[in-house]
Amino acid sequence: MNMATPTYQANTSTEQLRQSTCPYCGVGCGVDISCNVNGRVVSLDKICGTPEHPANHGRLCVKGTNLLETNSLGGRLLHPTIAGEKVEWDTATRLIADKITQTVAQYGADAVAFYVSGQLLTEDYYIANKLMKGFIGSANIDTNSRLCMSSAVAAYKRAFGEDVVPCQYTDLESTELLVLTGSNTAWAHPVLFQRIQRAKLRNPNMKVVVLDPRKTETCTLADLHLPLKPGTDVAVFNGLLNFAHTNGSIDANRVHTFADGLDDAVAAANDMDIDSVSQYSDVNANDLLTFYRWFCDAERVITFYSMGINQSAFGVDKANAIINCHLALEQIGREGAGPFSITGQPNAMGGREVGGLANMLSAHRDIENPKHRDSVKSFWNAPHICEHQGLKAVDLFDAMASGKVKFVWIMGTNPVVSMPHREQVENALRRCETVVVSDIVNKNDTLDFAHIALPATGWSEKDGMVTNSERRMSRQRGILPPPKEARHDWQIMCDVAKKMGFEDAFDYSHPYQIFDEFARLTAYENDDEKLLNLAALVGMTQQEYDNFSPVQWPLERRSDGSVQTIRPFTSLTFPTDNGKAKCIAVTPQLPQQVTTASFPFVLNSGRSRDHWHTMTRTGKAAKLHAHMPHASVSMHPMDAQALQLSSKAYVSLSSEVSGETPCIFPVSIDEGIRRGELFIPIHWSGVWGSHSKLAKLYAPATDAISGQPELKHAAVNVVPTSFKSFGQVCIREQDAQRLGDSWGDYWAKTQTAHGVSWSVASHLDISQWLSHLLTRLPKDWVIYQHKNTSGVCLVGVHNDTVCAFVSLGQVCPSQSPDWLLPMGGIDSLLNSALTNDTLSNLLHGRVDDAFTKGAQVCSCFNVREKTISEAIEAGCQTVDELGERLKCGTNCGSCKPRLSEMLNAFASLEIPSVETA
Ligand SMILES: Nc1nc2c(c(=O)[nH]1)N[C@H]1C(S)=C(S)[C@@H](COP(=O)(O)OP(=O)(O)OC[C@H]3O[C@@H](n4cnc5c(=O)[nH]c(N)nc54)[C@H](O)[C@@H]3O)O[C@H]1N2
Ligand SMILES: Nc1nc2c(c(=O)[nH]1)N[C@H]1C(S)=C(S)[C@@H](COP(=O)(O)OP(=O)(O)OC[C@H]3O[C@@H](n4cnc5c(=O)[nH]c(N)nc54)[C@H](O)[C@@H]3O)O[C@H]1N2
Ligand code: SF4
Ligand SMILES: [Mo]
Repeated sequence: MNMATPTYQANTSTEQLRQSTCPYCGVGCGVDISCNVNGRVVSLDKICGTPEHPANHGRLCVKGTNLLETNSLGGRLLHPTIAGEKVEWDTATRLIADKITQTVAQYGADAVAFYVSGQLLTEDYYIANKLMKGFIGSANIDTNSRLCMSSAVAAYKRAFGEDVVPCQYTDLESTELLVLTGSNTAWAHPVLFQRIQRAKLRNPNMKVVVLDPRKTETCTLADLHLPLKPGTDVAVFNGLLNFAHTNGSIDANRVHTFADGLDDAVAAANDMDIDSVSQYSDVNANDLLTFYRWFCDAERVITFYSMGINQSAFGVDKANAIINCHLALEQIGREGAGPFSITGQPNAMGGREVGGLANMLSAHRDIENPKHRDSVKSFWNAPHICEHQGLKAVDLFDAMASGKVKFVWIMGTNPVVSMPHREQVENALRRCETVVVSDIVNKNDTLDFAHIALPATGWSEKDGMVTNSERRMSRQRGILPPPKEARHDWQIMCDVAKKMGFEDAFDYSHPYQIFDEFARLTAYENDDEKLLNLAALVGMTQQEYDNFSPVQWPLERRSDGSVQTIRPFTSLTFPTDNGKAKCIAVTPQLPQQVTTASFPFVLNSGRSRDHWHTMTRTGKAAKLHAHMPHASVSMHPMDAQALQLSSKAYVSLSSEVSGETPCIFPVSIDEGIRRGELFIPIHWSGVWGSHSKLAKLYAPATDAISGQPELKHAAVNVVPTSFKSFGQVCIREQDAQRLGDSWGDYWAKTQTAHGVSWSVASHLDISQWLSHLLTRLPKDWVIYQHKNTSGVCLVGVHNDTVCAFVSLGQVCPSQSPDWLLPMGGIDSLLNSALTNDTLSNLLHGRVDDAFTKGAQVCSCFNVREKTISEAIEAGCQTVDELGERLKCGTNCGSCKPRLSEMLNAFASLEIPSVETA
């Protein structure tokens, strides 16, 4: 070849479509990803909803829409480490295998524990359970689903004999009455919310009732909102049962043919007349009556419930109180009717199938049942099988703290942030001899305690099955190769198992083999006992598995060979000993974390619209921070007034278990909160704020049956917190990490596109604080300062480029970087070339909310409150008109409930006419 001749390579890049599933919520939306494929290099280009996926029919919410923004390698864990030092995989897995073997030999199998996640794929989850329950020989494997679904599971098992969700998404579209209880669907399951919205437009007779102590955005769709006192759902549903009984709406003879226990359940509810319920639950009696009449008169009713029901010290009773009403009024086993528990995590349901919880075996088999134990043991050809239930999450961490559990492997969950009683969880991990953490990020609050950290593959790299809220199995597909040393969770566990001597039982080369084994187990000695029977899926080749189209179980293979999904319970026979469902007699109980004179407020907690859990993924997308830049504590205006708090004032929260350091949040005044109650979003962890460790406030109170913690009801005290000075620190991305977070006694961090912004406060006065801050900025930066009447502004410059901006003042300023918007926004200022104008603007700009266009409403097109208000005042009357004018709501639609809320507020404002003389 003539070396002088340049070689030209044709552009071989082609566009390809790959299909996968969104890794966030239990709706389980299909995603279409356009990829650029250039030889062996694949890059993800665009994402949209899969038009033909039955879960979403092409729709995605704001989190799904921004998935690709969260997929960069920044912040990823890319190498195994032991005590913080990089090691080879072989060293790490050898050490883990040895530790498990030694621990079992010295202390017994129950000294070993796994704590896993509803975000693992079915194959990962199956392997974790097989290894633990059949080969290590203990059931000490629990999962974050304990904090999420375990009460719903226990209630279904009590009522139906098996954990079978009796409904599907199309039911939401064909029901007449939809009761949403303990669910903020608009934010937590937005694509389902949009389906409900459409259904209501198509059928104006459809009614929606929301039961939630808070007035959430879900209420924008409600014909009736019952702002019940927290924890009183059993009383409300017992009241319904009693009403139905006394009004002759129950045909007891018919119910007796398919359900036991009706009379006892009715008797247990007989003291709950409307007035008693009204008094107990603090809901207006007429509204209760309307709700009860609608329920009894409707042809088809769905009750849709999630964490406001499950996360309670009597969550199982709450769910059974709901199921009782559906059984008594025969609202089950047909289209548009049933008690529909919605799963939170993408594969919470898959975890339930493979027996992810400490009190169950794989494939819906029971640990207590010797026949089931033998059957699973023989199928696995396992040396052991767990003989008794394992420890549930809260007890598991207690056992670590007391030294009984010596080894824990945490996988795909961040328990230091998500479990109640953070002090105890931290103690437990400090005390535990070996803590292994498999994660995709290199920093979170749990990894701080890891002796061994293992890099797992993430969403775009993983291959496997997930099951959504309506029992639909879909494929998540690995599109990108594992980065650096990252490995699939199932592979890591199989490596360890092999090193423990279980080569044959853990010898897989592809997840399709694991799925096949699981499908065979569901069919093995099933004898039509369990509805979870995947016999029809046994024997898929790798190619069939790779091309798998979403399928819902229960499945039936027809005589012509085709596979058909059947609706559960249409014949009103149930997988119990006598084929009948069970009504359960339940009575209302008080929450375990009761308020006292010292801790007078009820603390509720839950989701915000644009973030996912502990933000290890959504935290990377600047766009997802704009809707809510920091956590705050929502409080009723009269409570705020009584404490002399204005919006944005800081408060300290403490509880009986919170330890010495308080939680500190700014106040957000909210008329939709009941008096005496507070709400804090769950997402902001120790990584995101100095005092935002919400889990410290929750006591480890749990449901006696399910072990699910009472995460919606802490008893706390609130006191105003005074700081001497306040401020904002904004630093460009490349410097932010190395300069650390501790810019003040209090800090809360937000990610922007090109930098990081901290809302800060200090007990020092401004000049002391400033001299301290100056010592922390790099010596080679040129610092410009300007003093104004309220404080000081400072600009850090390097090579004529703006690197940092600091503003300190005596009064509490804006807590978000939004105030920089009129100057172009933080991202156009950081990293920009320094001009006289920029410098002067920054130095003279004041931190003042009046500059901003208000809170961001539409994340897709960055449309803010004031712009929307102006458009409404200028004549826009519908969400569609706002969309036409401003584009807001026209992409993912997650902000549509907020838009209609704003339109409704404006429309309902009646201005009295002024009499003129
Ligand atoms: N944006 C977003 N979406 C998510 C997630 C996320 O992190 N972010 N996480 C996913 C997961 S894992 C889950 S589990 C789901 C959770 O989905 P949801 O359960 O809908 O969400 P939460 O906000 O936790 O709680 C729902 C509501 O319960 C109310 N509530 C509190 N106490 C009571 C009570 O005693 N009775 C009644 N009736 N209501 C009460 C709260 O005020 C709250 O509005 O969301 C999933 N979707
Ligand atoms: N106060 C209060 N507490 C709550 C709740 C509440 O409403 N109020 N809700 C509870 C509920 S319902 C839930 S579901 C939990 C959720 O709480 P967690 O499960 O603790 O939260 P996540 O942030 O989802 O943690 C998942 C972790 O797994 C990592 N990860 C992501 N993908 C993978 C992977 O493929 N493999 C591995 N090995 N790791 C991966 C992520 O980086 C992250 O660190 O929080 C619970 N805690
Ligand atoms: S509703 Fe949103 S978060 Fe949930 S699966 Fe669909 S796109 Fe993902
Ligand atoms: Mo959850």
